[in-house]
Amino acid sequence: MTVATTEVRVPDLGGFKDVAVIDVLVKPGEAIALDSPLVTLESDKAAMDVPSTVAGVIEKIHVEKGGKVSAGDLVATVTTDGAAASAAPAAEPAPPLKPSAAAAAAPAPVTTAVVAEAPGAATPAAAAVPLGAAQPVPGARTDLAPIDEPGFSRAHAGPSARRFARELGVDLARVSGHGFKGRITHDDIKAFVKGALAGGAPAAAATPAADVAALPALPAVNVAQFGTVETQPLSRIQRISGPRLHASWVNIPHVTQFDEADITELEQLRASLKDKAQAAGVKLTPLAFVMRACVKALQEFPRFNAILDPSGANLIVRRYVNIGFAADTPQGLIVPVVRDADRKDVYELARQLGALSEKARAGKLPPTDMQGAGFTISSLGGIGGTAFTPIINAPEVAILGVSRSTMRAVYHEGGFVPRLMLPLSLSYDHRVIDGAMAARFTTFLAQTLAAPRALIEAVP
Ligand code: CAO
Repeated sequence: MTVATTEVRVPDLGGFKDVAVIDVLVKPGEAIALDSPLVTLESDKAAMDVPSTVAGVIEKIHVEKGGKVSAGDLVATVTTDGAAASAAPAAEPAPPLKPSAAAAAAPAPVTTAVVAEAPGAATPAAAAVPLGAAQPVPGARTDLAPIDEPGFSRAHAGPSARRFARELGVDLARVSGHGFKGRITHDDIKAFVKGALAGGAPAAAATPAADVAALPALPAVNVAQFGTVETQPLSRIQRISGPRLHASWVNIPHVTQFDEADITELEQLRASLKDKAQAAGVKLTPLAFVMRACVKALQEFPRFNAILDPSGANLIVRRYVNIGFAADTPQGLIVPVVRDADRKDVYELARQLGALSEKARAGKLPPTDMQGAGFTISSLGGIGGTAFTPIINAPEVAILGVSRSTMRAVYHEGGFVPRLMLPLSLSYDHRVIDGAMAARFTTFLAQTLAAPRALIEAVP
């Protein structure tokens, strides 16, 4: 047997650089299989494992816990037999990252950083409870001092604790660490916040922000006093997406515009094309047509593909069209992104929808496939319902909810006729989009879906 050494390097990280190594999962001398996770990285958006590109024995680990890596950095050298080495030569780049169970999935944060969890970290939900529970008075003030950035950077704390502190607006420079060698832990931050709520922390300067009342606290109720209960932990994705959804909900003034599209012809057209598409390996679902119609609507109303800049004074309008879609997976809600959707015809959109949802459900969607959306579609049409109010996937400014189509009696040219009607629910950021524009957008969308021939044309 010939023996060779193969290098495993950090794959494409979707543009992230200097990503923290939060865990090293293997040791020199350890036998590993192809795809065995070697180290866990944690960026602002996700925790992810770097898998081995070969089977073999770990010769040397070239990174350490607490270090930083970027795409292309050497992670490990692995001794393989000759066959394995030739299957994956040293220079071959690793495949895209496989997100770990902590992979961030759902909408990006609005103004707050998200707590990407490290093992043992307090959950965002758990962290949120003490904030309210410690202060039973509705309208409680947090009165945390503004963050002193140089002091914050110097504080002895890991990436997860730093993000947790940012999430809560805690200045780490003021927190005493009780972890290993005085390191600041999540518990230290929680204790600091509790102290602040009880009036023990230094009060903030009298800035307008500090004068804003906190959200009224929800009373904690011990439901076990009324009967038998069972505690079921949220999935990691739910724990990550929860605060993001909450941040979007409380920061963005949402309005939802309802409408419906007559998709009778669209369904006939889809039925006539379905088998041919199936033979080519494409499942032509209504969502692909809705996405194609959304591309046209975004081209007609580019404001729906914009982002409000942090000053709130400008709109930054994207000249590209990337569309996210909510996918229901066993791990929770994930939003894969179809990039350059304006350059894809309905078949290619359908193909991408199928491939991305399959990867999402298998937990194999790399971070790059969850980034860069300018608009999102959340379709519950395959499940049911008549309408809903989707939460905007911040920093986007609108999201389209699609519910189940039903055959209805519609009054048309002097009589009632059966028509297949598709409910649309468009939630939009009222700071950016006014009601008239939202109504024009959904009207355009409904008209586009009602005349489906144009949706199957080749994309110019
Ligand atoms: N009305 C009626 N039927 C519909 C429909 C609609 N609006 N949309 C889809 N269907 C049908 C499809 O045609 C398909 O039927 P057939 O198998 O007979 O052809 C069936 O419902 C299932 O479709 P699907 O779910 O496989 O495919 P899709 O392209 O419609 O959706 C995806 C893909 C990933 C969006 C979907 O599977 C999913 O995960 N939906 C849930 C999204 C979600 O959780 N949103 C809420 C997020 S919180 O805001």
